[in-house]
Amino acid sequence: MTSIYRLHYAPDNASLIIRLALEQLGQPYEPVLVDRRQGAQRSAGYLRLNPNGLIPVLETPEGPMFETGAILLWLADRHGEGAPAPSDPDRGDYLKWLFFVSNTLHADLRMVFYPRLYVGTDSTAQDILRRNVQDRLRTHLANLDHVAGGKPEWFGAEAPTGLCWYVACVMRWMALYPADADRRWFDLAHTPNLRTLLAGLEAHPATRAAQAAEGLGPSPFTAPTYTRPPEGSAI
Ligand SMILES: N[C@@H](CCC(=O)N[C@@H](CS)C(=O)NCC(=O)O)C(=O)O
Repeated sequence: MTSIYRLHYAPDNASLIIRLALEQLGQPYEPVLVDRRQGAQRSAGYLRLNPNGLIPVLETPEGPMFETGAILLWLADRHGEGAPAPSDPDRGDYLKWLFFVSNTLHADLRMVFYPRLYVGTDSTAQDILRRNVQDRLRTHLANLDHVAGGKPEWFGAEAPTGLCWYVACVMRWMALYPADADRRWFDLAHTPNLRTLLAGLEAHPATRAAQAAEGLGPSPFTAPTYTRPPEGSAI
């Protein structure tokens, strides 16, 4: 099948969420490496696709899409799978949590990954920021765990939605990054319902495809290890 999509990706970056969603949908796509070692996300060519210089971008027949949450929703609506349909009574609940993960949880996590962008180079200020944000992230995860415990159809591994893949990936990154920071604040055992979700997603064929493509290791969500990708680098 000819691919109508081009996924601009770097291994174990937010593009992984879109790769997992595309794999689940069975939509062919051409992966295009963004070489982070060269800062390729800030190249003139990439900025024409996403002026914000962030990964991922999904090129579509209607033009380039960016922002992970927007891409997930766009793909689900276009292909009729991966989110409750607009007429589904669950649609509102799904959107609330998808947007929460995208514009609050993921945005907070970026402060842990890139504290310099928020408080400059002072290491004490960075430590304080990280600690405060980690407290917030713990609360976010507890709230999501509570939602998962109610077992809504749109938050389970039987028919994963974009939100499921999103949560699995952000939790993977919490366990791994930044490599040089204290990451003991994160413990999957504190969120048993999310742990069940992640274990279920690990058995999904989409995960196996992503594991092979990005060198994610044997248990990428419940016992993640650093990626050993065939090309490119995570940071
Ligand atoms: N809000 C964006 C965030 C994406 C994001 O944080 N991408 C990271 C990689 S996981 C990135 O591009 N980092 C490179 C940089 O900031 O220069 C989205 O949801 O797509």
